[in-house]
Amino acid sequence: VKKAEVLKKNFPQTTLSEPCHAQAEAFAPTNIALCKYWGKRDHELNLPLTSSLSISLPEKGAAVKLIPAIKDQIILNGHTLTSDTIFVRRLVAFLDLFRQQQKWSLTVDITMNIPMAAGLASSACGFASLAKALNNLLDWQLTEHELSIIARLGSGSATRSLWPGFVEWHVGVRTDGMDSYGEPLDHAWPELCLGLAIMSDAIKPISSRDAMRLTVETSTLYGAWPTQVNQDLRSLKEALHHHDFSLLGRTAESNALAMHATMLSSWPPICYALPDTLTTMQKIWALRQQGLELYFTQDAGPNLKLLFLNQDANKVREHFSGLEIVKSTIGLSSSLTLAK
Ligand code: 2P0
Repeated sequence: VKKAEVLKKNFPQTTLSEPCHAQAEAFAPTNIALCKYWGKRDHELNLPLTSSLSISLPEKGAAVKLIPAIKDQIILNGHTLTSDTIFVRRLVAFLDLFRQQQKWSLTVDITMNIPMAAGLASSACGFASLAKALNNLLDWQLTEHELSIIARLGSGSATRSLWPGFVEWHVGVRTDGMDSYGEPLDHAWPELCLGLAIMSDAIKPISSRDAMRLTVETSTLYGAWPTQVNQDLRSLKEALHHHDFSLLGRTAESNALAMHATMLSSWPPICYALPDTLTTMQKIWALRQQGLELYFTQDAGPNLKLLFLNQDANKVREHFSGLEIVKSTIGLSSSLTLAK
């Protein structure tokens, strides 16, 4: 109800439009938070309790093609999904927001080159690409800031997936969320690399949506989280400004560990780590003691994302066979074309 009201009041064109092209396409990158979003002040509008800051992976994400059809059909990586999956239900609920008055249906053909539901932000790039493609198909003519607000109605982390590079999601104070959107930070850091250490692509035991809620409601440590986030956001911005990789790495790692500590202190406890996750953390800590500038971050899954500089990429490769390395940041202006 609240979502429909926000749309009607602030983006009236989105509730009145019908497909006006034969098809539309869009790409959105997935993003990895260096300072995490964990906890909501509004569960329907996906309004966060704190700001967050992420980096988009230029070549990893979701490409979506929308084609008007007689009835809805959702295709993911070439396979038609049945309507009982949570992903399809959330996607159709999102489409329904825009066709309360007009009735139209779509074939939604999504191609993702990341493992689904393994803490690699598939919902972030999924809803961001869908918002962009709908904007094209229905001719809404909305800006990326506005599409960031609309993507948030599908999934919180999608707010940050409208841009390449570093993005801050502003917490906002308004109850309608009109000041809670992403903003690209104009910092390029081409030497920064991310390594995807995949332990498992199994479906997670608890969704991040449910885990977040349980943490806020039961964790004895959650009270300390907003203070940590504010400090970490300041440190990350300083690190970006001065290209201080040690500061960036230790802030991101400590932020992720603090988020997981709030989960461990929830009841029932939430633990996304697998034995391999802890072994890999210990290996990273040992390598760091030996002088290698290597850090990690972890999202709502067992996989770790390694952070290091290009000059150390060969050394990191030697220690982690099969590691997929993504050169994460390309300059803001050059990468804008990639995101189209
Ligand atoms: C993040 N995560 O900042 C954090 C860190 C996972 C761990 O945002 O309920 O799928 O759709 O708003 O965005 C994952 O949560 O949750 C997430 P909803 P979402 O990337």
